[in-house]
Amino acid sequence: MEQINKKLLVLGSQGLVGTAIKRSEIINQKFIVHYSNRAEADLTNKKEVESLFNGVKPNITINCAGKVGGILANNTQRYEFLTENLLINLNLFETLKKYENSLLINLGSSSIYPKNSKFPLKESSLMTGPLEETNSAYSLSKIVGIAMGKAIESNILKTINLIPTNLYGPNDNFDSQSSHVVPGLINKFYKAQENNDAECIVWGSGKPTRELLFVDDLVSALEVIIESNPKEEIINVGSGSEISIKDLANKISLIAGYKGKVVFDTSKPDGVLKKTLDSSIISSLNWSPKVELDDGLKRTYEWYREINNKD
Ligand code: GFB
Repeated sequence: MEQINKKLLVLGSQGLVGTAIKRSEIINQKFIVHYSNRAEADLTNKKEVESLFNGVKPNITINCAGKVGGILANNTQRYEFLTENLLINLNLFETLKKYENSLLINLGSSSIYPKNSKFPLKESSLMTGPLEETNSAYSLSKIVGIAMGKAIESNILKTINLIPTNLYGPNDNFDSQSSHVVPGLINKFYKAQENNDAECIVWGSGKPTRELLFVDDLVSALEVIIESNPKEEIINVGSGSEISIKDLANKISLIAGYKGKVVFDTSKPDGVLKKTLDSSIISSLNWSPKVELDDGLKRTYEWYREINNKD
């Protein structure tokens, strides 16, 4: 990557993806990077968004901010997931369309694709059918964000929507109720092992599969996209391999050294049974994931164990 000396703004700098971007030597050496979090600018507040952009004047914005969460939070806080993300989109695009020649890389979610699409999920399947119910409110807010980007002329703002598969890694939300499956299970098995619990509860039937990607591999996809500036507006990023929730739970149980019984709570939703992405566009740009699932899970577990031991 040549010396660019452009200004790059990262929104959502304290989350899973934002903190992983801080680890990227390529991005931090080649750009003047401004990391912004909620304490600096509340993105649901238009004035705060405008003043952030007026101060930083970024050439490139990476938006990893937003209200995100696992299957239960998506299903039970539907209004909050929909409106908070819509408000962020609106404030962001209203502000960005005042600048010329800017690039926005907007992080999306694989839940934007219809539940009955063919696998692997292609970018072109967007808006071809009904969404999965548990996260349709959140997904709609993400789809509106894509539509807003498309509606602005590209000489003013070019938007690339990066659609990651289920991400995991350090600095994620590990709360047992609101988190995604990997941090949720890491937290549960860690505590079950510490407390010598006879049972550890895993939500759903264990049958759904998920394609998991270690967050640093998403950052390397971001590096490739910034470098190659592709013409595509929507780009999937997946690891190419999937695992059932049952096998995932067993792996995490093993890493935690848990000796009790793994019990499935079928009163909790399964969500979609599968959601593997077609990642041929990003692969054609010479990107491939580097972190194997076993290694990524161990690194994430170790990170979580260390922060718990600090308390
Ligand atoms: O990761 P997750 O919450 O979200 O759940 P989705 C994936 C699967 O893991 C579901 C099961 O079948 C859950 O029932 N699961 C088992 C658990 N134990 C647990 C647990 O302790 N915690 C959690 N969270 N799940 C989300 C969407 O869908 O994926 C979001 O709701 C977003 O909108 C995100 O798109 C990437 O993969 O089902």
